[in-house]
Amino acid sequence: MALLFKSDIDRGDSWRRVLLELEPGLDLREWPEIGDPNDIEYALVWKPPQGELKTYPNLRAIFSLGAGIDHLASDPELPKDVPVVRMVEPGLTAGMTEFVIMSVLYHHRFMLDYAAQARARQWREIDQVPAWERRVGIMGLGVLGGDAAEALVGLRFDVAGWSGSPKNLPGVTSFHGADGFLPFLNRSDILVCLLPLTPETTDILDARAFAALPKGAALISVGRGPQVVEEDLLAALDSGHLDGATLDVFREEPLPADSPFWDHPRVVVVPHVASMTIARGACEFVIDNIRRFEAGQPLRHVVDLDKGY
Ligand code: NDP
Ligand code: OXD
Repeated sequence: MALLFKSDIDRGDSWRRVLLELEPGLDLREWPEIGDPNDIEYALVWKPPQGELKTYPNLRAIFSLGAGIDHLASDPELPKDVPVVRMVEPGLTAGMTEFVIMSVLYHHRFMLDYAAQARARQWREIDQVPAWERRVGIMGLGVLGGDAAEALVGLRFDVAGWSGSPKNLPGVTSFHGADGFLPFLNRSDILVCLLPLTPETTDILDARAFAALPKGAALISVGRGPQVVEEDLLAALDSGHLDGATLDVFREEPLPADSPFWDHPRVVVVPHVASMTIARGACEFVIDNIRRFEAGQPLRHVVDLDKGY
């Protein structure tokens, strides 16, 4: 069996080494040098060209290199009968939790203000708020959101989450569905978006959602760019209703040079690096899954393409 590998940055060497260490007999084909398309049974890919995956007639499973599968679901020619598996690996989860904790603490401890004060050589103390009086809201309580929520509870924040179905995570207030959305926003001083991109979550953070947040709230956007209506976010920041934002994902990536977010005084911009798939954990996950599948067991973490995640 041959495994097609395609990533968007030069990860080839480290991934090849780990894949072959785990499965020495693996027939690894690195896109675009794929040889005979009939040989390809598995694909481990990030942003393949649209229509590409339908050209492998013997494809048995598609593995996403990342947690998000929107880069696959957006392909109108994605083979319908081939299971799509999202990435779940400990390095990706730990990296996201680190990023969320760092960003929550940054806003919680007024670092945007202190950075501005330092530029102005101003020595001024801002009253500290205890973590248990800071309400953090996490949109998406799946693998990543659930782990981040647990870590924030450990730091004594007042944590709530919003998801499709109700959750029972220790110390986390659960809101769900359309009815839970506004009450959840109403109590989120720091809002973290960790939703997958689907038709339902596209544009979900718009003027109405920002207006429902308490005055002075902050946004940490680490799901996908099209979830945020960027003009509405700018308006909410410029009016002072929102105090600040940390933005890792954008509607257009790389963020265009003329984007007002780059030099907005209340915005931290990072280039879609909140978390990255780590080769070893990812390759172990993929090889283990293929072995299970070949042994007749179900694949782990197959997505529901009708739901889009
Ligand atoms: P999961 O599938 O484990 O979790 C998704 C969560 O979102 C679930 O709790 C689900 O609810 C909830 N959800 C989905 N749709 C809706 C909706 N319409 N309304 C309410 N809740 C909804 O995904 P992961 O946690 O593994 O990953 C989440 C996303 O994070 C990825 O899809 C990707 O876009 C992003 N990501 C970003 C990275 C970065 O570097 N910026 C890195 C990695 C991932 P329920 O539990 O009820 O199904
Ligand atoms: C992912 C990402 O989905 O890095 O894993 O965005």
